[in-house]
Amino acid sequence: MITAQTVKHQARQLGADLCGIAPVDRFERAPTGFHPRDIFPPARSVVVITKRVPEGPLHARSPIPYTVADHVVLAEVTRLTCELCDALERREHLCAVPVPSEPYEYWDAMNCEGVALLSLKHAAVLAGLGVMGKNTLLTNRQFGNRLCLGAALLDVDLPGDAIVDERLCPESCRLCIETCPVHAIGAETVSQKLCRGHSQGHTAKGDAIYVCHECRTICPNGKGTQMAVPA
Ligand code: B12
Ligand code: SF4
Ligand code: SF4
Repeated sequence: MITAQTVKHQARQLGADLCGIAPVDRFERAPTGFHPRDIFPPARSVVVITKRVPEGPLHARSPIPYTVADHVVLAEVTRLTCELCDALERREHLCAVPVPSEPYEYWDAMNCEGVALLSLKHAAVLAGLGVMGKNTLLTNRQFGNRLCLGAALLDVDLPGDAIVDERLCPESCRLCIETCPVHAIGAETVSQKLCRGHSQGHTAKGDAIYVCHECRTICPNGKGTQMAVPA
C-alpha cells in the first residue's frame, strides 16, 4: 500500500528539495472552481513539491540571470511534478494529476487578473511547507521565499503533514511592502495590475524578462540557511 514516505522518497529522487502532503479536506475554504476536486473530482490528497530558486541572480544588476534562473527552476518543477505522477501511477496503481503553475484559463482582461487552477501558495501552506509572508510569498525557515512550487493531485488518502504554526514576519517589518515601487502589496494580496505592469518587461529584441522582484529580494527570511534536508 502506498505511504506518505513512498511519495516523498520518490519526489526527492526526482529532484525535489521539499515535499509536503495535504488531505483535500483542508481546502474547504478554497474559492469555488479552484478546489482540488473542481480540477479532479476523485482527488483525496494534494502533494506539493518545491525546488529552491538560487539566491545569487536576485542580486545581479542585469535582469537576465534571474529571469533565466526562475524559468529553468519552474520548468524543472513542472517536469518533476509530471514525472512524479507518472512514477506513482506505474508503481502504485493510482491516478495522479499534475498541477502546473501556469497556464491558467481564468483571465480578467480589464483588471489584468489571472487565477490559476490551484493556488500553489495556499496548497503549500496546507501541506506544511511554510507560511505566507507579508509579501504574500510562501516562506519557510530553510529557504525563505526562494521557493518554486508545483503540485500533484492523487486519488488516494495519505496522512497530512503538520501545518506550520509560526509567524516568520516580525510585527514591525514592512520592508517588502515599502520597497515595492508601485505599492502593489496590500493586506492579504497583491494588485495584479500594478505588479504585472511594473515587473514584467521585455528586452529591446522583444524577449520577456522579469524587471522587478524587489519584494522577494529584500526579505531577510531564510537568507544563509539554504541547505536541503531529506524530504
Ligand atoms: C497569477 C500569479 C501572479 C500574479 C498575481 C500574484 C498573486 N498574489 O496571486 C502576479 C503577476 C502579480 C505575480 C507576481 C509574482 N509572482 Co506569481 N504567480 C501567479 C500564479 C501563476 C497564480 C496565482 C493565482 O492564481 N493568483 C490569483 C489570486 C486570486 O490569488 P490570491 O490572491 O493568492 O488568492 C485569494 C483567493 O483566491 C483565496 N484563495 C485562493 N486559493 C485558495 C485556497 C485556499 C485553501 C484558501 C483558504 C483561499 C484561497 O485567497 C486569496 C485571498 O483572497 C502562481 C502559481 C500558482 N499556480 O499558484 C504564481 C506564484 C504565486 N508566483 C510566484 C512568484 C515567484 C512571483 C513573483 C516573485 C515573480 C517575480 N516578479 O519575480 C511575483 C511576486 C509578487 C508577490 N509579492 O506576490 C511563485 C511564488 C513562490 C513563493 N515562494 O510563494 C508562484 C507560486 C509560482 C511558482 N510556481 O512558484 N504572480
Ligand atoms: S520583508 Fe519583512 S514583512 Fe516582508 S515578508 Fe520578509 S520578513 Fe515579512
Ligand atoms: S514583484 Fe515588484 S512590482 Fe511586483 S509586488 Fe514585488 S516589488 Fe511590487
